[in-house]
Parts: sequence; C-alpha cells; structure tokens
Amino acid sequence: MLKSVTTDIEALKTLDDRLRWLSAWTIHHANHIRENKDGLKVGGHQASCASMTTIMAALYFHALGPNDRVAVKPHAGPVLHAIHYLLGTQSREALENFRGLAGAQSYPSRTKDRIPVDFSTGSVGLGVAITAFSSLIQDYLTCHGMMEEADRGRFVALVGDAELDEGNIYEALIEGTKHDVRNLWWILDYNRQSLDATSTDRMFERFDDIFRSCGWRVVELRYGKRLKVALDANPKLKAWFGGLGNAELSALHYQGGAALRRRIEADLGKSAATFLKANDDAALASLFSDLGGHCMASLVEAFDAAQDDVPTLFIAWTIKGNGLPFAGHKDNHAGLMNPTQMAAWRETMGIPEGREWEPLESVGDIAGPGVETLIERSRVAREKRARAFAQIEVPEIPVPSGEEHSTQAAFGRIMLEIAKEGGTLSDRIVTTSPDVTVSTNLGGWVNQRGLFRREGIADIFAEEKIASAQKWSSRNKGQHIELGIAENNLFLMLAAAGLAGDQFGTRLVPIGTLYDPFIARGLDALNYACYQDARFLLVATPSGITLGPEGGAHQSINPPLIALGQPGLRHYEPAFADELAAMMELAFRLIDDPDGESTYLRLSTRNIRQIDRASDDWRDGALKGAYWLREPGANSEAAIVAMGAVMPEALAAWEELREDIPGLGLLSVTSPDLLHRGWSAAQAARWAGQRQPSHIELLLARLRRDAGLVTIADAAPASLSWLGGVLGQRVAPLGVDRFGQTGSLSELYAVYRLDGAAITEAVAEILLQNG
Ligand SMILES: Cc1ncc(C[n+]2csc(CCOP(=O)(O)OP(=O)(O)O)c2C)c(N)n1
Ligand SMILES: [Mg+2]
Repeated sequence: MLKSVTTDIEALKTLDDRLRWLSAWTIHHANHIRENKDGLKVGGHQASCASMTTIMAALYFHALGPNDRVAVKPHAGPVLHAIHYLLGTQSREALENFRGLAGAQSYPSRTKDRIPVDFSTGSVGLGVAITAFSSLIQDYLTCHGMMEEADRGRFVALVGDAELDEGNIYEALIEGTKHDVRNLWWILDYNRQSLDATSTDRMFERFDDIFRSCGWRVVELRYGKRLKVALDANPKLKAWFGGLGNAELSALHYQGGAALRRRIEADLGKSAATFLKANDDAALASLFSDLGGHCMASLVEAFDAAQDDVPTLFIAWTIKGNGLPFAGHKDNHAGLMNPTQMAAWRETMGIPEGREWEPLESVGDIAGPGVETLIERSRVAREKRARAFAQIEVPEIPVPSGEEHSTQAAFGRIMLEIAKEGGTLSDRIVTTSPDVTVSTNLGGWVNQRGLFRREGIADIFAEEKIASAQKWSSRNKGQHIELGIAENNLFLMLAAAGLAGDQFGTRLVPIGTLYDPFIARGLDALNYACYQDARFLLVATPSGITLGPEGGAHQSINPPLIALGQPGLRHYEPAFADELAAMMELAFRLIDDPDGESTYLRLSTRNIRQIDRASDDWRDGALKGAYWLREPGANSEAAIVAMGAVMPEALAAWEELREDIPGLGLLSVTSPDLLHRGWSAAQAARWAGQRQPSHIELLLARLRRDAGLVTIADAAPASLSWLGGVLGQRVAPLGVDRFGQTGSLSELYAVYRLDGAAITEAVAEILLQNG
C-alpha cells in the first residue's frame, strides 16, 4: 500500500473530480443525449454519486489491497463504473449504454455487469450486511486450511446513511459480534438525506453508540482539515455549526455562501464579525463544504490508521450532491442536472465540448503523471484474479435403509452418512441454521463434524458429563455455523458461502436448514443470493399442514409458489427417501456446475412407507420434475397428480379406483418448478422453430386430450393446477388455501380435503363431467 504523500493527495483529488464528472456525465448521457425510444424515464442518481466520489477515490486509488472486496452503495454504481473506466476495465460503449440493454447496470451486478463486481447491490441494506458474512467465510476457509493466510483481505461496505434504517443490518451486526467478525470496514456516506427527505435528527449521533457497544471501532470524519482549523479557532462558531439540525444544514449547503453569512450574522452577531470579514461568500460556501467525507487528506489518514483487523465504522460526513447545483436540496435524490447546468459545469472543468468521455481530459500535464501512476498501481492491485476452483467429486449418495421414512429424517441420515464417509464433498460442506439445527435433523451431522468457532468454545455440558444427544464440540475446524434466529442472516450466510469459489478460489457446498414457512422471513435475502448466482442447498422442513399438532403458524402453504417464481433456485419436493438421495446428489453437482443453480428441498416429518421399485426408471423423471408412479393405460381418461407428503393418500385412492377406472394413472410430481420451466422453454423454442416437447407435455400426452387431472399437494393448489394448461386437460385441484390449525393428520387431511375421500370424489366428478 502506498503511503500518503502530498502529491498523492493532489492526484487523488483530481481523481475525485474525474469520478464526479464521469458518473454525472454517464447519467446525463443516458437521460439527455442517448435517443429515448419509448419515453420511459431512464434515471440515475447524480447526487448520490457526488456524495461518495471522494470516499471512493480514496478507497480504490489508495486504500484497497488486492484481496479486498467491496459492496458499493447501489445508487453509486456509476462511480464504480467510472473507476473501472479509468482503470481500463470498463468500455465507453457500456457507459454510453448505461441503463440500456447490455449496458452498464443501474446498480452493480455480479452477473450482468462486465466489470468485476464483488457483491451485487440494489436492495438497500443487504449489500452492507453480506460483507460481515463473507468475512466470516474467509475466517472459515483459513481455519480449515482451504485458503492461504496471505490471500486474506478486508471486506468493505459503502453505506448510504438511510440504509441504516434496514433492520437486517443490525441482525448482521449482532451475528457478526457473536462470531467475533473482523477485517470489516463499513464506510457510511453520512449525507443525512434519504430518498424522500432529510433524516430526522432524533437518530443523530446514535449510530456510533450502537456500533461501539457491539465492539466496533467508530471513526467519525465530521470535519475536513480546513473546516476543523477554522472551527477550532472559533469555539462559538463550532458550537453553532454543531447545533444545526440535518435539514438546516442541508438547506444552507443548498443556499450557499450568502445564506450562510446571513444565518451566522443572525445567530452569532458581532462575535462572528472578524470571521465573516475574512471570508467572502464563495469562501464560506467552500469552507462549510469541507466535511470529513469530502476531505481527501482526512480520508486517507483515517484509512491508513485503521490497518488492524478490528471491525470499523467510518462515519464520513458528506453533502448529497456535493459540488452540483442541487447540493443539499432535500429533493435531489433522483435529481438530474439539465443540459445548461451540465454545460456550465463542463466549462468550469475545462472540458471542451465533444471530449466529455476522455478519461483524463483537462487533468493537465503537471498533474497527469501523478494521476496515471495512481491509476496504474490500482489497476495492478484490482486486477481480478481468474481463479479456477477445483471441481468437487460428488459420490453416489446412498439411500438410507428402512421401510418407513420421513424425508426430513432421511435427510438427517444422509447427512450423517456423508459425515462418516469423509472425502472431498463432506469436507467442503458447510452447514448453517438459524437456531433450528436439531429440529431440522442436522444434529447427527454436527455431532460428527462439530461447530465452527474461530476460537473454540468448551462444551460445558459434555465436560460435566451431563447426558445429551447433542455433542457439539466447537473448534476452528468445525463445519456447522450456528446462527441466531434471524432467517435473513441464514440467506446472507448462504449467499456469502455460496460465493466462496469466486471470492476466495475454493468452492464450498453450503447447506442451510430452516422451517419452510420462515423462508418468507428472509425472502429478499434469498432472492439476493440467487441474483448474485451464489450456490447452496436450502432444506426447508417441516412443511405444510402435515406438521399436524404444531398448528397454523408453522404450517407453510405458499413456498412452492415462491419457488415457482424464483430464478436461480430449483424446487424439489420428494415423497420417498430414494428420491431425496437422488435430488441431493444432483443438488451437490449443480452447486459446482458453472451452469448450475441452487436447490430448495421442501421436506416433511411424516413417516411414509417406502415404495418397491422394479427398476431405476423413475430416477430420470423424478429429477426432471415428475414421473408415472403408476403408469396410465392407453388413452386413459384420468390421472391423479400428487406431490410430496400426501403420496400415501394418492396411492390408496389409486388402489381403490383402479378397478372402476381402468387406465387410471398416478403421476408423482417432484418439482412443479422444473415442469413449468421446461414447458415455457419448449414453447419459446417452438416459436423459434424447434419442436421439442417438454417433459410434462410428454407425460400428459399419455392421457386422452380430454382427460381429467386431480391434482393434490400439501401446498397452495395453484402449485399444480396450472398443469391443466399444458394440453388443455381439465383439473380438479386439491390443496391448502386456508390457514392451517392444530389437529391430527387424519383430522386435518379430512378438513382440508387432502384425504382419499377427497381424491375419490374429485376423480368421480371430473369423469362425470366427461360422461
Ligand atoms: C430495500 C429497498 N427499499 C427501497 C429502495 C429505494 N431506495 C433507493 S435509495 C433510497 C434512499 C437511500 O438513501 P441513502 O442510503 O441515505 O443514500 P444516499 O442516496 O443519500 O446516498 C431508497 C429508499 C431500495 N433501493 N431498496
Ligand atoms: Mg443519504
């Protein structure tokens, strides 16, 4: 890392100016110069960018080391693109096409942007919080000897101050503290403005207490060097400045020097006369804009002074829109400079018309070499190392023996087997759960593989020889990361662990467990994990009203519908243990496959008699989303279509009806999600001239075109009812469309019409309609 010298500070200031210009110009070009084909507002956030350019110049061109990773405040995306433009890793074409198809994305995106983006951001708060989990994963990898100490880096989040209203930040803060998180910098762009307005004063100067009490170092960068000197020399002025509310200060920044003068005169009277005389209006405006987050020397000093591994919050005071005509205005969040304002600024910057995109235009011969040296050093430091991460050998996953299983218990047995078996896969697995490790059957795995703690913790109960089924030794080689009850953190942890290959060069196989209904608690974080292409296995159990006595608050209804609409996540819902084993094996492969994805397994605590299989023919279909558990006859006029835990009812109804309805089929659906995807893809391909029917079309084509389908699942009926649209067959959908309640299985199945009687009635009715 370079040491701060005056020439570097000057060069960094020039880079700050360049970033402010290029980010604003990129947004301006997209809104005012590029042809607008549809009249839609293009947008962009010039004020949010200008608020951060000093911080980002200091960070990227001075403070960052080669292994450091950054989550950038989403609406400062154009600044990140400008940085890569200066580094030569972003093209002018992509900037000219900002917010256009295949152009630079509005908010940094790991998968859609072509520059190296460490973390996708966009949904405020999530990008901040994930850095804590990535840092924990870094500790995990080094403790396990999967990563060299020398490759360790720091995780940096560039945070908008209004992001601190997001509760997920505090959940991550608490979890991080429990795990003694380190190597973390959160740099707060403290412009005291959000989207709608200026922030309320009541939270003012409270954040430092919150972070300090969690063991963080808090560095406040309130005044720049010049402002500090002026205020230290004039205690009354300092007290006056310190007493201004957020809205007052923002308004003064917007109004400028003359307003500052009037206000100081009114508030301080004669005692400020000498100060006011020595500073004209322009000097006043410039002086009071010298806040810590706009003072390059202060930022560089603060970053240089925080080189240990203590997690640190930098509160960098800034002005939203600093240096732009709408600086400080409460409505500036989506504000755009008009062409006249841009032209005036261009003139001031000394940029000739037509040369707006030139990276170092108007930097000048004297400053040029210093700036280029900094860019070159940063280029070398930031070059993304193309890390080839080794493929993980996935062995055949054995099916647990036994005549009866619940899918949840079978999952626990399989995990235990993997733990005992050893090998690369089991060593790369890292499990995690928000306080439901035992109740999701991961306890056996943890008994074998231990809890992960960087500094091991004694198991007092074991030492005291108190009997317990859970013998969880905690050591820095353990493979289960226990989380507090915050499902959002589970998904952020899965996202961080699921990016380990790309971030650290070692693929992990993350498995997270939680209760199915509580997926909803972390939905945005789950979406965020998928959006970034993190790879993991999510095991949600128990699920549905099949949970019986636990009651409606724990009985999930709609997660299969969520999965149906979630890209990057494949839903499987097995009925039998052999299906589960096949699905887990594939899920592990998909984690390590460049074209793969994450998997969500929806499991149940219901013990189900296992099925005798004549062959392995079911397997391929089960992995594609459905197979005939009981083959339909030729030209069959009806089929039962069932998923998961209600399979025994479907089988019993099939037995009962098959004599009356010869040819009745029983289709076992293992993934409505995959069936729907395949169906949509086949349609799209047909429109492009390729005729390849989808898996579900082939399955349903075994029935008559006017056949009836009785669909049944312990889930929202819409999970399966859409199957009628595939070939136009009629559907009688059974499922759960009201909140559940406590009860025994047979009682609940009768009340919610998931039992054999309901199936029989539905089949009879659908056939009558045919008759
Ligand atoms: C979860 C979520 N909710 C709402 C938004 C819309 N939004 C984008 S930026 C923003 C305000 C951000 O203010 P701040 O974090 O202080 O950033 P600034 O622009 O002031 O730097 C809001 C509400 C969002 N992106 N994500
Ligand atoms: Mg703000």
